[in-house]
Amino acid sequence: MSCFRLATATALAGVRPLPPASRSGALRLLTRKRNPDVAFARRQFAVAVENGGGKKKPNGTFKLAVLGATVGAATGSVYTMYQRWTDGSSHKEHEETKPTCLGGIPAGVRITKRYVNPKDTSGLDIVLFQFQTCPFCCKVRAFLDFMGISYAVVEVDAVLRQDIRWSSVKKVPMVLIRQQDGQYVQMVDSSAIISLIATYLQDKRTDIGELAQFYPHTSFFDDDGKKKNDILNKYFLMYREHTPKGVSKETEETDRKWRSWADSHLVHLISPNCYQTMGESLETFEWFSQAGEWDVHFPKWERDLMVYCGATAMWAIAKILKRRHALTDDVRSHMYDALDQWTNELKKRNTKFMGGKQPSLADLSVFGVLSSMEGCQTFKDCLLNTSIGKWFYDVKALVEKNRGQLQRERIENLAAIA
Ligand SMILES: N[C@@H](CCC(=O)N[C@@H](CS)C(=O)NCC(=O)O)C(=O)O
Repeated sequence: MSCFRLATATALAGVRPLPPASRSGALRLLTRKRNPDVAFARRQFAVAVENGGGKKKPNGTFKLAVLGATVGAATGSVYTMYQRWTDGSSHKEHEETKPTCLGGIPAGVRITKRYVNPKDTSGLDIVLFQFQTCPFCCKVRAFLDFMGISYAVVEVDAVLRQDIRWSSVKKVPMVLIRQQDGQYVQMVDSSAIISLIATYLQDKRTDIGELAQFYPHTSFFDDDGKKKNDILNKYFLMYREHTPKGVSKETEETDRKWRSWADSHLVHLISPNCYQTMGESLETFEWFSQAGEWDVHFPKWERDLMVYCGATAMWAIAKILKRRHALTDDVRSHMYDALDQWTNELKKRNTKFMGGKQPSLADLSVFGVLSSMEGCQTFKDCLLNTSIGKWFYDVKALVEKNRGQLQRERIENLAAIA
């Protein structure tokens, strides 16, 4: 394992370059991150609270409610401060935790469907836990499909999340991948999942479980004292002694730059756009229900819960996200600008894809993120107002061409029982 090295050490968002001495084998640590966005959102919130205060004369019930709320808020704040203080003092900055290993697929996990590709020579046995239209999950699927890999899917209920109850990390996408010893390694974070599998595909001599050790969890405190979690090396592929032919330092850096851009910029424009109004939010969730076949995989009450609670919650959250990412009311224009940035770069390079003649991990990541809103009004507007369509449908055609055959596991099981 020690003969692996990081592809190239370049500073990217959230990633610090390796000191020269540690380029071989050693893994890097994340730096403490500044998060001016959080501070900005907090300031905005504070201003909103200040401006909203008491225009009417308070009556008795109102006074009691204010007193109750104040006592509640004060107790909550003291408790939170206490927790932070105890957590902060026990936390080792840059502490690393290796990926979790499980003896098997946890009992009760319900496989929803599989993509089976007879041409898949990877030998990988992958279970993907996902929300069908989560941009990070779409990214992982775009990659797996383009690579022609077979995998099983567990469609997680976005509200109740029963199928990931066993996991300490409650986010999707996450994958369980079978190691040579029959155990399953759990990998979280879309970019880390893609880097891990891409590393394995370019050299299958090392067990996937061993490769996963290069992507440990780490935690650190941002400048607001807030604990953050991340995965080390998530934009890096691990090579043995030699970088593969056709991969230059420049291609690696370009790939990392745009993969990171997809995660740190593009993805943050989706929610403020797709949940901009309650109407658009409901429309988006109806499309999610259709794309994720929620009416097939979940009972009606659960589907309706996801659609109506989800649409309402995301409509409210979108406003916070809009402020956090300092977007103006014309949220569409930010999306158009981002897509122009991508297509202008393609034009400058004069290549079909960012990867040249074939999509790179950056192409697949940006495509994946955008495909998550393909059925939404935002995407339709993007097709009309930017030139993203040609590139998007070129990538889509290749992803669909290489994708395995869909087998609807849960439905077929139900049919067999009937
Ligand atoms: N950085 C992660 C982000 C994953 C993420 O935020 N997933 C969302 C769904 S789109 C989620 O699971 N949210 C649930 C939560 O935060 O509790 C990745 O790239 O996979």
